Amino acid sequence: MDAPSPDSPADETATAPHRSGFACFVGRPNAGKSTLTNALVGTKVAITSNRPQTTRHTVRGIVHRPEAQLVLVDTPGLHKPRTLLGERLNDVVRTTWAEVDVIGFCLPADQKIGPGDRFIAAELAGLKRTPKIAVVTKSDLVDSKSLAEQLIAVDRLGKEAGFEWAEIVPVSAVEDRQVPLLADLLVPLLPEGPPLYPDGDLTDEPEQVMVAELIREAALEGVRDELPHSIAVVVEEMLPREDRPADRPLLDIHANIFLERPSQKGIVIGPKGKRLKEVGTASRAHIEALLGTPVYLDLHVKVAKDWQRDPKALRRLGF
Ligand SMILES: Nc1nc2c(ncn2[C@@H]2O[C@H](COP(=O)(O)OP(=O)(O)OP(=O)(O)O)[C@@H](O)[C@H]2O)c(=O)[nH]1
Ligand SMILES: [Mg+2]
Repeated sequence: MDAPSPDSPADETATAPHRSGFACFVGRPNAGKSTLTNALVGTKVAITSNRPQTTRHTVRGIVHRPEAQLVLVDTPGLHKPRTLLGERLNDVVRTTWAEVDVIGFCLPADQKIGPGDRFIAAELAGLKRTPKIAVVTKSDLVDSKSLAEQLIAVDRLGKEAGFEWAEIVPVSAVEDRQVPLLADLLVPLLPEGPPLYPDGDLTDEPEQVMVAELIREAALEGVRDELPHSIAVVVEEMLPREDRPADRPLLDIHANIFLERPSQKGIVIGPKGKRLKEVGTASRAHIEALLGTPVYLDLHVKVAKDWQRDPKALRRLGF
C-alpha cells in the first residue's frame, strides 16, 4: 500500500482502506457467545439460554461500519461429545475456526478456567496464522479484583498453550460494557476488501430457520436436565392465509417440536396443554416482531426416537 502523500486529505476515513472479513466466537457451552454476537449486531440473530449447548449451527451476524464490515460467526459450544449430535456440533466449530480471519475465545469472568478451556486453547494453538482475541465475558458478574485475576489467568492460559493473545478484553453483553471496543479491536485484524453483504443485512439466516430457533428458545425456558438437549424444532410450512384483506394479512406457520422419548411429551405440553400454549405465545411475539406481520402459529409435539444418536434422524432434522 502507498504511504499517504503529505498533501493527502487529513480525513482518515477517506484514505483508510475498507476492511471486511470473518471473526468467530468459540468457547465452552454457556460462555455467552450468542449473547455477545447479538449485542455486537444490535439485534437478536442467535437464540440464547442458560442451558448449555443452545446453539446448534453457525449463525452469522453482520456489523456494518463506514470503514469495515465485520461478519461474526457464532458457533456451538465446544464440549466433550456424548452423542452423534455433539460430535457434529464440534465438527462445525473446528471447520469454522479454520476458515475465519480472527478468533474470539469467550471465557466467562465468573468461572475458573478449567480443562475444557485448556483443551480449546491447545487446539487454537495449532491455528498459528489466525490472530486470537481472548474475550472475558459476563464481566458484570464479578468485582474488579476478580476480573483482574481472571485477565491474568487468561493471559497465562495463552502462554501455557504456546501463543500470545492479540488482545485480552473484558466485556459485558448484558450491560453493554466494552462491546463496541471489542468490534474496534476485531476490525483491524480483518483483511482489506469490499463489503461481503449488502448494506443493512444483519444476518444471512433463512427466515424459516430463525422462526424454528425462536420456538426452540421459548421451549427451552423452564425445562431442565436432559430435556433441553432432546428438543428440536422444524418449521414445516409458512404460508400467507388466503382470503385476507390486504391490510390485515396473516401468516400461517406450522411447526413440529421433536422430542426423543414419549415420556417427555407431557412435560413440554403441560397440564391441559398449558406449557405448549405458553411456548406458542412467547415465540409468536418474537416471530411477529422478526417478520413484521401477524402470525398464526400451529405447534405440534412429536417423538423422533433418540434423534441425537441416529444419523438418519439427524439428517432429517437438518444436521
Ligand atoms: N450476567 C450476564 N449474563 C450473560 C452475559 N452474556 C451471557 N449471559 C448469560 O449466559 C447464558 C448463556 O448465554 P449464551 O449467549 O446462550 O451462551 P453461549 O456461549 O452462546 O452458549 P451455547 O450456545 O450453549 O454454547 C444466558 O443465560 C445469558 O443470559 C453477560 O454479559 N452478563
Ligand atoms: Mg450460543
